Amino acid sequence: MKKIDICLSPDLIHQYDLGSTVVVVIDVLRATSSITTGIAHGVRAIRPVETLGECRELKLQGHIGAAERGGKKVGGFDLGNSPFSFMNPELEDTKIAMTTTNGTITLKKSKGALQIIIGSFLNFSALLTYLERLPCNVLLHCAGWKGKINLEDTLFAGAVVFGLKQMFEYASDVPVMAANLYRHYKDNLKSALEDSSHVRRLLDLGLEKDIEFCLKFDAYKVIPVYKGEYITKMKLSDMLL
Ligand code: 3SL
Repeated sequence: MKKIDICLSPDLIHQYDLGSTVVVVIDVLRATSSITTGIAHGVRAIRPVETLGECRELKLQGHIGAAERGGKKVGGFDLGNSPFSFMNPELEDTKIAMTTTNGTITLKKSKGALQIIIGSFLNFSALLTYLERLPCNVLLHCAGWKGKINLEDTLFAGAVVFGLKQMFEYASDVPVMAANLYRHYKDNLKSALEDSSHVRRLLDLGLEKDIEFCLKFDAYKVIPVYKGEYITKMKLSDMLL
């Protein structure tokens, strides 16, 4: 039977065998929500990079530059990390270079997987439908915050495990823990997240609308896939079915 596991922080990823596994990268507040939004709104490709320097260099080479640190847009770049800024029709068919505090590092650290895809509440059902049909193991890779585990990504990973029911065998106790957490909070996710340190950080920055948007189920049907250097919209030929 195929197995599912959850890596709660990119600092723990060395403990997992990625080679034969589809990895779902999760940073619901806000990197994977912004990526999903951009791809759904017609951005051609998003290149995640770890440093501001790499992002600046790619901007000079013609990419749109998106950079966030500590929740704030970094000066000198075109975009920060708000999903609303990724809806701009002027971004259609463009290439974006993107660096964020945790999300883009988590993407990079997922390299070596059979396939890397992007998960968020915004594309929840599309993601679940794909995972259900996959013939291989799945790892949900949560971005957390600077190496620490966070509530919102763990809850999302729990929602995925809960939604997949008994289709996968649990490879460790973490899927059980996360699914139980989600089961407990599922009817009131917003109030559950009032205790999240990152929610408080974003609220301090006046980003309540971003939080509300990122918690919407199924705004989009796309599954962004990270291949080579770029994230693009998954095509039929990308599907490992
Ligand atoms: O850490 C990240 O990658 C970001 O998603 C954090 S923030 O929501 O932009 O603050």
